[in-house]
Amino acid sequence: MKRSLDSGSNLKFGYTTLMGRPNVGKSTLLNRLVGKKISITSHRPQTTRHRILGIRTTEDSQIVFIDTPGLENKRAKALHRVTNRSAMAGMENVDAIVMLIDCRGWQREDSDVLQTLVNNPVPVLLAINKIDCLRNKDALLPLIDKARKLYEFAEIVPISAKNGSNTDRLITSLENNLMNGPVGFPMEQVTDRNERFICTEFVREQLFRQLGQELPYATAVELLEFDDENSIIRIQNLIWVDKPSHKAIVIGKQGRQLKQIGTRARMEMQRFLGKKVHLELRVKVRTGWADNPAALAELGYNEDLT
Ligand SMILES: Nc1nc2c(ncn2[C@@H]2O[C@H](COP(=O)(O)OP(=O)(O)O)[C@@H](O)[C@H]2O)c(=O)[nH]1
Ligand SMILES: [Mg+2]
Repeated sequence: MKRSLDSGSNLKFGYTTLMGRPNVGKSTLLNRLVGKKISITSHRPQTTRHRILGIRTTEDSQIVFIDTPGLENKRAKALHRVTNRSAMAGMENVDAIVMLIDCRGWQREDSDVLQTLVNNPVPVLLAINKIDCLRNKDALLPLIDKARKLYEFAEIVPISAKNGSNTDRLITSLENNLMNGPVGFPMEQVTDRNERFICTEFVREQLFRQLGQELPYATAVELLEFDDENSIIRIQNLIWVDKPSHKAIVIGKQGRQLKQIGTRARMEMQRFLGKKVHLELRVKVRTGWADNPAALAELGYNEDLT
């Protein structure tokens, strides 16, 4: 039976922030929990640049997860100031926090994250992620022990965001820390971001997955066209790069690199939209865009500041 919004007060409802150093699997967990890929992921730190909500609604609860860019203090560029503020904003007015760590060990950056949570009044659950990488689960015991000594976590749950194991236990633990509704969003809504935003992110995801070294950090993606009037959705994106030499790399020999970025991004878009997509990508040079607040605002980075 499909519940309507007004019976929502029987459900648990609340906001939860996903916290953790870059690369621990916050966005992967978000996608797993909402059951749809809405937040881009890669093996590189700082893939997530915008705050995004993932909404999970079941018979028992509606939980809104906030995926944040990781806190970054090494680089002082305007872009990083913006993403940092976005990460901090994710901690205000939430009902619970899920902090993620990697099961292969506690790191100094995990302590930095923990530092930002000290004296915070809401319950913090610790998710020890990537347990699919462990051959011997006994290896978790010393880590759990250490975590218990460092902070009074409301719960410690080993999980794999990648294959979903034990994520139901994480949800149950969260529900135990939430109050009854009313819920805040329609039952079928999975995110606060629109299709245009998410499709543009799929292009950025491929830049992070396919380009080497520092290059992805010096790129930005703008949406030029999103035409869904017909059975095939026409999408046109512009990739901004910092230097002419970067443009050559993004395009690649005989355009091969750009073609592969486009093919993979288009596949993700089609999966997300459930429709055929015609994607066109262009590359343009704009020197110093990541240092320029006006350019950042044009590329949508101002939204996260409110
Ligand atoms: N083996 C394994 N890899 C994972 C798991 N969760 C995330 N990853 C990988 O870790 C990398 C970083 O994940 P991402 O979600 O982008 O991390 P974020 O920076 O915290 O958002 C990606 O390559 C993911 O595929 C997991 O449970 N197991
Ligand atoms: Mg992320």
